[in-house]
Amino acid sequence: FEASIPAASRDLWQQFGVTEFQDKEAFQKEFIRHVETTLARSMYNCDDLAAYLAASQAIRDRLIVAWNKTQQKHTTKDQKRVYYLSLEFLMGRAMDNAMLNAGVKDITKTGVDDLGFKIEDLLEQEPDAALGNGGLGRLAACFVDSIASTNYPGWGYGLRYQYGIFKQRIVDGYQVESPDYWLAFSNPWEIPRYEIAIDVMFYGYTRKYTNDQGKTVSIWEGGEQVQAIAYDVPVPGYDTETTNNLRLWASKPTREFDFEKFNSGDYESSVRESQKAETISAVLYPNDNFYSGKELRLKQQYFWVAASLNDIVRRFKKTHRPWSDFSDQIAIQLNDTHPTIAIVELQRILVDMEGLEWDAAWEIVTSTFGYTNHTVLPEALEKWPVPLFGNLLPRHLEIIYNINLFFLQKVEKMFPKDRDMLARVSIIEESSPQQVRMAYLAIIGSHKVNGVAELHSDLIKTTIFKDFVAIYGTDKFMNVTNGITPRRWLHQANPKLSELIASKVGSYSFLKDLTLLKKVEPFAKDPEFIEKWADIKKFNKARLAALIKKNNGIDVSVDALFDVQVKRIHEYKRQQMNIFSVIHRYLTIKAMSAEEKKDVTPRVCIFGGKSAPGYYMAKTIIKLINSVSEVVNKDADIGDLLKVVFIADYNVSKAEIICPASDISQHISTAGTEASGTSNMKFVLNGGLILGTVDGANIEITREIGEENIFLFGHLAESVDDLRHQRRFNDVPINPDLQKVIDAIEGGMFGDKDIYGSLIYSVTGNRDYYLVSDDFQSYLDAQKLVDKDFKDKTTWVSRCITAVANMGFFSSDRAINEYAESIWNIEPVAK
Ligand code: HBZ
Repeated sequence: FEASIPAASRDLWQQFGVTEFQDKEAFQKEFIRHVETTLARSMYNCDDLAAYLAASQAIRDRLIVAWNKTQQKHTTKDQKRVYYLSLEFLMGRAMDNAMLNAGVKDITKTGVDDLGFKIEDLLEQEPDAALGNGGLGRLAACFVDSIASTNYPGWGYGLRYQYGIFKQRIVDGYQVESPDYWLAFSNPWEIPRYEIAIDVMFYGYTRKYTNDQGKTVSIWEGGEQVQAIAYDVPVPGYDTETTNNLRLWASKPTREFDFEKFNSGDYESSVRESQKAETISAVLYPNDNFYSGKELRLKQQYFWVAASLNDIVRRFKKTHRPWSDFSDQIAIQLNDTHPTIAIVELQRILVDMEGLEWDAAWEIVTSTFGYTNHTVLPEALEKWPVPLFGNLLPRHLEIIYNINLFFLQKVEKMFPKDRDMLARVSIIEESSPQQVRMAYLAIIGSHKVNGVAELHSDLIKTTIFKDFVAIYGTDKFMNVTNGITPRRWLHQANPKLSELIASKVGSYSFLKDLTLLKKVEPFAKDPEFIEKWADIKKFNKARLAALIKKNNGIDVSVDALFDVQVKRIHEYKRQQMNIFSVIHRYLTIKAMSAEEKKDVTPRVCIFGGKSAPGYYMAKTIIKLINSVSEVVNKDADIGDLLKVVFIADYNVSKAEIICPASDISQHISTAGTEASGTSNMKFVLNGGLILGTVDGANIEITREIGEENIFLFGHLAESVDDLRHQRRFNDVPINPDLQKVIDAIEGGMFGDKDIYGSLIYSVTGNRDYYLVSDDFQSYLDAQKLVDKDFKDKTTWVSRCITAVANMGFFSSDRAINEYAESIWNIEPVAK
């Protein structure tokens, strides 16, 4: 380093070097210093927000010390690293996690307590870092936590959106969106690195010329430039000094913006132009599992990928290794197809900028990348119109054509008789306009492709990527079942349960090795343990009941069965089937005599989740849930037997309260549509049972916890095509119980029936694409069984304990170890 401290002064540096606070008093000193200097406040002017900011500054300083040590160590050891490229990191709040992972929770808690604050109130001040839509973004957040906790050298790369996922309010039963300006009070958890500024280019043209060696080469020129500024978020591992980095890029105008206009006196428009640069990283696209081909989205993707690769390559070049070492030093994981352009960008850097031969470069590229697929839904697969793509990234399009040409030549040799094959697997879809199929490019440019649960990984091999299995063989395709971090999703969300488990395991070691949960299995039959377990569930239900009271004004009884479905609203996730069954329950109870009612298991049906702003059907489902809630909750015939609640603005922080409070959670996607699901894991880990379909990770959860501890129903994935075909071409009657529900809606029981016309048609027309009618009977039967089984409290709790004891497999630490060993080929850094 050119700018390092002279050798003679280093002793001095060491003497005054920053250290981490070790006790309460040292924390308090830091806290007060931050209130008075960083915030320029005083003891007469320090509210909860200021106290939160000061406490997080103190903790952040601590993380930075550990971050520096880790980065220095990783640089010295110079082992292979992984870079996890994800357009979404749904981190939630940082403070509680930072305290836990750094092991300073008690110090901080008592420290702020002495000063007259409650730690819980301070934690509440922090806005969620909601830089993601749902499962995919939250998975990335769990993964960076696990990479640090298992001491792997790995960084996340993402975008620093100024607006996270929108805030949801419910007005007159409808979803209303408002912007999530989460940076309003500054963000103590990021370190701006204004010196790390990378120029990124768009548009322009390519020019061919003959170089010194007489070779024709193509270069990319002209165009528009913006700058990427790095913001680093320290990611502390649990119970280890390892603190990794999550580098998020923000877009800024380049320093030399449009001087010509500036000088010609058109000052305003020149400033306006330069401001446009900042919109690139301004807002997260709010679609989950849906592709919409907006140019700004492609700009975001390339901006983030170009900055990240430039950074990665720059770091590699500092080691002066030959290019052939690249993939021995670097693994890059593509979280879905969003960063697929990285494959092309690396090829461009190696060939156009570094002068490597095409084949040598391509070998490096393919051995560097791995691609994770998260969906088989056709409407979610990214395809960019060729004209749009070629206009924004002209050189990249040329490179894609070359990649495709070499690939198709190989395929043609392998399958000389199958003429259709070439059209089927071509990266360019021959539609009008032509489209770039990003998933195909991701497969061709990676050495491993994985799905996120067993069924899903099998399905991609037999459906959407079938031809590629024929071309590459099965070894390229594998499964890594998702996982969740037990730090946030057990210990932070459910401290009491974690403590009870620790009392039997002997320590909190299960937070590092979740398979140790197995040690509580024998206590599933211990009456004393069962009682303590049940008390904790009740406590957690009371906490959720308080939230419901506060947000919805609805009183719910903690003795009722809490039935929860929280996730993004999507037809394939079938919240419509859930609310139809709630209506069925309502109609059934209403028709009962007083005597019959005595047998009813009281239930609170809890919904939550956001709809993409432009997804009409999902918005209609939200409206129906709220309308049913209105009618049912005030019906005196029903009382506490049934309550319906829609919790607005479901997010990570609310999930931390909701997951520990369920008796039953629903994961009821049409078989074959939910790649994995991860909230299913969160709910079971917190001592709730699942009502679910034979889909995604539900299948592996069943295998681990035992089929007697889960309520499965519905048709299997293998029958789905047939059933759809039947409905489309034959006259299949609709399920009679479902018909009663529809009659009630159409009779106006839940307000203006016209609102629900298209929703009803989607299950009664000759389509019912998601098989709501076909699965309805078996769904109702499973619900009945739930009602019956919940009456036997002791057996119920015992089943929950057994389930938790067998959830060890679903730690994201396990998932990360699998990626590390079978895809990234990286080792943990030794102490
Ligand atoms: O990824 C989810 C899957 O639906 C879920 O089954 C799985 O458990 C989870 C983690 O593997 N997929 C998403 O959450 N996808 C998105 O949010 C998404 C966002 C933007 C897109 C496409 C998908 O353009």
